[in-house]
Amino acid sequence: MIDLYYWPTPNGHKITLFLEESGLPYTIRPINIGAGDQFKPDFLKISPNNKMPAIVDHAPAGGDEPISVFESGAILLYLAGKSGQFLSSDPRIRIATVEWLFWQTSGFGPMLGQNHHFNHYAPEKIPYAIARYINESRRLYGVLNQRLAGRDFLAGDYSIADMACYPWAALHDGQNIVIDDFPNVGRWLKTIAARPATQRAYALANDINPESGKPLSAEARRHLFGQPEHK
Ligand SMILES: N[C@@H](CCC(=O)N[C@@H](CS)C(=O)NCC(=O)O)C(=O)O
Repeated sequence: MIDLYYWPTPNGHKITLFLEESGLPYTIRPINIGAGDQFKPDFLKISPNNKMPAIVDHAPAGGDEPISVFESGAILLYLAGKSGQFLSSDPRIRIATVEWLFWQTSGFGPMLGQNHHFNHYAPEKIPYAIARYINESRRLYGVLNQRLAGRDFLAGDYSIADMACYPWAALHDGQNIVIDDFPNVGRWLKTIAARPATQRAYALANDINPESGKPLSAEARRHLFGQPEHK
């Protein structure tokens, strides 16, 4: 059994997308990042960067001690390895999948995260920062759009690379991205949204956080944007 430390955000959705597709049994352990659960000592032992998602696999291959994994990209690779699903064994497709997974975790996710921050959460509207991250977001959507030209998915069949990118691109409206400017991305989003596992994964969001999608409370802002350094 896998424990998934989760809150319904784009990085959290990546892992429920995988788990719902794969059929691996799992239990959600909610980490309410707006209430500060990510700073609890027991969670920090699993995820020292105070961020979810994280997992603990209580039945790893070969038995023995449970394995914990933090960072969504590492979790997707771990789960693909454990289940033998969503990461091709063909060497060309496999490395392309890993390339696009790393592209998401090092660029697409962080840049869109800054886009959200300066557009929606920053207490002052800073035109330079807003323009900087919208421009960079548009550049990245252009890269994704080109990659998806003539392809159903990022690398071969539906894979962990698509699962990593989808939850961020699904929020394009809030990133000031007009999806019609990126038609291959729009088509790919619709294909993934129609998958029954995607619908199950997203249905969990409201069960776990009925406030999902609503403006952040003052308490949540304090926890998320006023963090002291770790001692
Ligand atoms: N690079 C990390 C990013 C995870 C991340 O940013 N998680 C956010 C929610 S989407 C979080 O837990 N934030 C809590 C905090 O910053 O204290 C990953 O891909 O797993």
